[in-house]
Amino acid sequence: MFLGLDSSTQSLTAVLIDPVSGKIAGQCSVNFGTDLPHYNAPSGFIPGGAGGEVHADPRMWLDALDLLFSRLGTSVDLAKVKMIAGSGQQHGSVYLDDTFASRLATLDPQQSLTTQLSPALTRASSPIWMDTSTGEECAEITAALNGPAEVCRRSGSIAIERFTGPQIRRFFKQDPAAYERTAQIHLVSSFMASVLAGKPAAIDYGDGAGMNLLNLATLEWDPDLLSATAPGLLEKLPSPAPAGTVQGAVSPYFVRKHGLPADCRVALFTGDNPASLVGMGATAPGNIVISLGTSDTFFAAMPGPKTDPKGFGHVFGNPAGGFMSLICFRNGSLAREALRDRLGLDWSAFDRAALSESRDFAGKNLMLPFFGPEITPRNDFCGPVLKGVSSFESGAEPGLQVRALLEGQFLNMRLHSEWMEVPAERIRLTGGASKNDGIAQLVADVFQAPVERLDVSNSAALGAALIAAAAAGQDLAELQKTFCVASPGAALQPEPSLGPVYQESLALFAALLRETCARA
Ligand code: XUL
Repeated sequence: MFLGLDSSTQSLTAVLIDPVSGKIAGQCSVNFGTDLPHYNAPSGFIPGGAGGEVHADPRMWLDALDLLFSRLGTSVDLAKVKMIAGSGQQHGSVYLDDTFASRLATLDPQQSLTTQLSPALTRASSPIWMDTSTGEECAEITAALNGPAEVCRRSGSIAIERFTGPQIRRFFKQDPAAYERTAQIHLVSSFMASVLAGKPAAIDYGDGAGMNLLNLATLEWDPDLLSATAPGLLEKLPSPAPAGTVQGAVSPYFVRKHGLPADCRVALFTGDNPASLVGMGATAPGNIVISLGTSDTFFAAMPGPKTDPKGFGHVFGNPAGGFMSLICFRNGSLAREALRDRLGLDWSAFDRAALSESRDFAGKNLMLPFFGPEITPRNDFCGPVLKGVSSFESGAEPGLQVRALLEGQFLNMRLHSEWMEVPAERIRLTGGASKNDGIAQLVADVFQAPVERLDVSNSAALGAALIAAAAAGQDLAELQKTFCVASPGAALQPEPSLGPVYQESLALFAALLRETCARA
């Protein structure tokens, strides 16, 4: 059996797969807020950070690992696990001194991971992906490379506040002595893999590309980005390596304490989005994943490391080889909920309004779907704007507004993913709002591609389990055929007559965006 772990913002989840039966053999989760309440992080991060700072306590992740294995061991036979892989929330970083490696090598099962490893931390808390405190550092790195285009060309993204390089630079500036004492800087993914393998692990290309430090052409740390970030950084970074590289045997700590077999091995961990690409069965170009969550994300496999000339999209390594794009839209459910509340609807009324009650309005109105600051395109606040046969002011009917919002969200996605030049042959939709048929049909219509929904509840942990099985020699594409199957009856076809309608809307939407929002 093969185990996948996903260390996400709010929880640590395990999915165990049995490729022989083709079934998920076990699942288990530790919620940081409810299971480890003494860390006072109800949503997985330390509340109340100043100046955009969002940090989490890495000791909480270690406690979660011990707790997860204790729980998992009560429902599954851990002695059958042959390989473990995992994923971590992207961009988060952990800072450790030169005792980390020896502490990992001599872990005592009588004591907790936290007791033994926390003395090695040189930074008490870890900045995570929600952190926006590094605007100044992004500007400095960008200036050192002569502009955003060069940072993007090399690393796959312009310098972004949440990315690890700018976060490392901020730490170096704020506490140079602690930075000096730091011997190793890990991502959440490589930190967790190190603990499991009992020795420092490499950083995979998928997660490593979320640092503004990896050169996508050479797949090595980029010397100019390193020196623009902080002195002596190369010595502190684990080396980059392909996803699924086997790190070695599991640490004896987990064998003695949690009953894993001594011949169980640990493969490199990756980022949660690259792992989700695997778990959604979308590692081949042509498959697009749209995840409708608090923020919406759009990700897809790409044959080469093409970058977004406007700098909104990111390029990461695809665990199956090659590259993937990731584009985040902050106004996802945030905007859908804001409009739903404004109109006083519940979700089923919102769903009907999206589809059956508003068909006649298709493409007749345009909405800039920004109910708060947006990152794609970047603007502090320029909407929402409704233009067309009716307006907010003239009391546009609910169906019209709901359809215009969703059309705006998906046109914005279509517009800002055109740079990839990968036609959407099939869209795999996930996240809370994907269950809503009206919303899902609109995705199919705006993109003019069939939409499928899978029975996967944690696509990152499942993806990690599939990566583990592939690292042990199983065929990833075959595994995906077994485990990443579209729910029968939940597929939706696009309405062909709406193809030309939304083609025209796309141009009108782009023009409205240019007129209304600066920097769009
Ligand atoms: C991606 C990003 C988030 C985190 C969430 O760039 O910041 O999707 O990976 O865990």
